[in-house]
Amino acid sequence: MSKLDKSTALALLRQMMVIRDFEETADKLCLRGKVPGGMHNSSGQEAVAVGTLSAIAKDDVIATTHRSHHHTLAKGYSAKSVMAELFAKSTGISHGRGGSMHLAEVTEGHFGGNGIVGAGVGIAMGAALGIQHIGDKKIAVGFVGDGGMNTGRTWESINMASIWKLPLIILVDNNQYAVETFVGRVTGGGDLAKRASGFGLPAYNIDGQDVLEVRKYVSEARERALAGEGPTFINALTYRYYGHNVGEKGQYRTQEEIAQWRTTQDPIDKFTEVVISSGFATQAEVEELRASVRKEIEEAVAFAESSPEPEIASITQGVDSGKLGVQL
Ligand SMILES: Cc1ncc(C[n+]2csc(CCOP(=O)(O)OP(=O)(O)O)c2C)c(N)n1
Ligand SMILES: [Mg+2]
Repeated sequence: MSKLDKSTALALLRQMMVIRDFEETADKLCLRGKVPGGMHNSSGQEAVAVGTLSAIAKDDVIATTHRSHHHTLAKGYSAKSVMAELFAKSTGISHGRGGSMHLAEVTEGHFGGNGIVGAGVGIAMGAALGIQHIGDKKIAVGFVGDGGMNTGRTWESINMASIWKLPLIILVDNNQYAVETFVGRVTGGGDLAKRASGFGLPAYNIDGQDVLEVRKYVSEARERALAGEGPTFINALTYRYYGHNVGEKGQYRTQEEIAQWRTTQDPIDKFTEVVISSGFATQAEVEELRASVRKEIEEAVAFAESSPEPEIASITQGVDSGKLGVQL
């Protein structure tokens, strides 16, 4: 990966700010009843999403989890289209038929969020098999949480990807909790990368609060996948700032623990320091960037509010199978 330049650095920083502002805004709107079905806030996990999506190509495939706003925004979807989907409006990425947990656009390589814990890796593995079969020069990324690391299908999929040398990256968005269960309490062997390496693929535990570290590991994994060298397992350690879902009180961790991560490991603060110390922006310019993000999110909310609900008839329309090249 080439040396970090100013425009890339500012784009990475801005994208993380967009995700943070989006999530904190959507969280409040959800509590006011604007998001049917609720949502899972990804604040704190921005570097995992932005580091990964900035290192892959636009037409690479992703399959993700119930917590997928950050992955979707980092893939390049506008705050407007994601907010509108949360509001179940026709202008949303899934035309108002998916909602927070089912942000998807299969024809553009977004194979969706998912309510089934651990499903994303299997779906991405299937996509990677298809890519290998067709001979496309692209890859698939399957996101999974630390909780999803203890589901059988995740490991079945990793095994298949390994034996068939599929162009797959397994990306653990390890926020350390599965609802109220701390990862350290339920990880036999204690080390996810060590567990994965037993399946015969390169496996790494990395700092998920460092956007450049995530970007570097994903970029190298992508190169290996494109060279026919098969899958890579990346366990990115991160932290979620809010409850498992909006409104969850959370008696299972201390305020001190949350404050410690927020004040010393915040991915946006950490990267802001890099941006400023590299001379890419002044503090004042960073604040201007934040203000431009605020405006973008306010516009997204107004867009979502004023968008129409889907037409009743659209319930039977589904995806355009012609565009997929298959008969559904
Ligand atoms: C197969 C399955 N089992 C259980 C659940 C209930 N459930 C929803 S989210 C969740 C925790 C997931 O934790 P993790 O994979 O770490 O993802 P995170 O919420 O931290 O992003 C559970 C157990 C589910 N949706 N699907
Ligand atoms: Mg988790």
